[in-house]
Amino acid sequence: MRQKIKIILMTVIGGLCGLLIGWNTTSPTLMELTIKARQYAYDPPVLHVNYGDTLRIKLVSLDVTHGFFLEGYDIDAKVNAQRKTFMFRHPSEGEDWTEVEDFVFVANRRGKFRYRCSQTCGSMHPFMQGELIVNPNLPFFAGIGGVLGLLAGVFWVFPRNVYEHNKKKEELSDEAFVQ
Ligand SMILES: [Cu+2]
Repeated sequence: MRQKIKIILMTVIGGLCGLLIGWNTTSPTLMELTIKARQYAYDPPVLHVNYGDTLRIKLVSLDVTHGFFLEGYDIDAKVNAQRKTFMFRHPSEGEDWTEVEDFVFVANRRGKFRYRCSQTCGSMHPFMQGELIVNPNLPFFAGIGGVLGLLAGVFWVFPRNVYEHNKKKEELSDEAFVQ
């Protein structure tokens, strides 16, 4: 019974260590994608990425001029209909736009960040928004941590059993010797 508890304990500790590592680990993945804007939605409406991913984003509009303001990342863009290039800026750096074919940023903040249209594009414009979700790499590292913890637990429990077993055998043979 105590052996089981030890193994479970080590598995849980390993899993928690994995969670801690996953929380702070960046993934070096490069994601390239095109975000299509139209009245009054974005495709994709929700973007799931891992903490540390690099994103290369192209923005296109299928109808009228739209914007793409990403909360928390100092990113704003505007795109005219049916164009290969669009205008990009960091709002904190002023009003100047740069014409680009795409923009690149690293998802270096965890959490949910709304993106919304920053160019008045029609009656439902205020409702035109999507969501960037930056997940820490938890499941992967928690899994690895759990497996390592399980192994540690098994080694913690069993070498001792072998040792105790050998000790008993020695004691028995000593007794035999005395007699
Ligand atoms: Cu719009």
